[in-house]
Amino acid sequence: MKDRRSFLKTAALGAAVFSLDSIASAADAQAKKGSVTGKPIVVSTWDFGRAANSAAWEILKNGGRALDAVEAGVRVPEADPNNHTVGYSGYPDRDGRVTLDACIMDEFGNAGSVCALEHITHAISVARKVMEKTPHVMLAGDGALQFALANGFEKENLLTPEAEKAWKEWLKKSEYKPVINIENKSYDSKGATAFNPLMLPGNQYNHDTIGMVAMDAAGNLSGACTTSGMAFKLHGRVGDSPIIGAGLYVDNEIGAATSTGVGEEVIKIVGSHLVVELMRQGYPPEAACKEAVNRIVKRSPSKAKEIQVGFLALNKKGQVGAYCLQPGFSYAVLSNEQNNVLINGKSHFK
Ligand code: SD4
Repeated sequence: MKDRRSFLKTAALGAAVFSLDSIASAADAQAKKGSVTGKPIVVSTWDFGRAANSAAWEILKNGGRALDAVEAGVRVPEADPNNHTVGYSGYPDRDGRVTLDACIMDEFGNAGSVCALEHITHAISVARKVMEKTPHVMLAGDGALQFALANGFEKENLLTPEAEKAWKEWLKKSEYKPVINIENKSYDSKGATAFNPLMLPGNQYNHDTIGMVAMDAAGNLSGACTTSGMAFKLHGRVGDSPIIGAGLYVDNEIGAATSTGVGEEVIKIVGSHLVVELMRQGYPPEAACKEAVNRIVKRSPSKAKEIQVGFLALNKKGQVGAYCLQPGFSYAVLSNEQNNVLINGKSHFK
């Protein structure tokens, strides 16, 4: 009996070693296939990640700190009036109020966050101030606004005429009332509900977040995530983006990860923290993101078919990987070797 037990134990250990070995060789294979190595490097979610990366690069290429780079980077889509998914001109909630969620983490594991913040374009900079000037991690709603105003931010109207028009259109179709899971209905540009993966919540034409992670020339990691949240959400709804461990996680010894898509599903698996912990166990970034996506599918197989979630990760070696539920998730990579290329994330559903 004793022998059998010790055999099983040895076999289990052997299996664990074997699977870590295969993971390591997968990492090597990935590196050979052109995975990015080297620093500095910045990566971010979606097509608009390219403009954000360019701003971050201005800091990184001059030897600046990753924390400054990610803040400067995500401020670009936050201020862009043509981007209705982040910051100024974001689509409002059901009540017509633009409420922003953002968080930031530095190389020391410090974290700052704001959620349901109104009237301030640069939610990420308020989150950074929370991190640097308060003993807290997260400020919400009116308290976050009060703090921002006390720290020199100006009160603005974030609801642009275009975003207001889109909201009023939505109200007509939605017969304004709280509809559970309305975020899980897919609309095309004319409001039809025909199935189109690109229109799924969180996907290419219906997404709301920039997540950015970077490694500076000194090899330090930081990350930022900012969003106006799911369009036409219930007032007071907070997604994954401002939640440390869900929308973003940085561990300077291991790597950093961020997420986009339907935040409720990401929160339930503490997605970005999971990705970083998997990288700690030896998973390369893409495999770690894939495993996190698998958890979502396993937990909720039917819902997973109807929504988008994507993870993006960078490890301490400068390797990048991503994985998502549905086709249509893109991310941008900028380093000395990769010229702000836009890459389509591999997906669970084809
Ligand atoms: C949220 N994760 O508020 C954000 C939204 C998003 O693509 O990324 N949509 O749940």
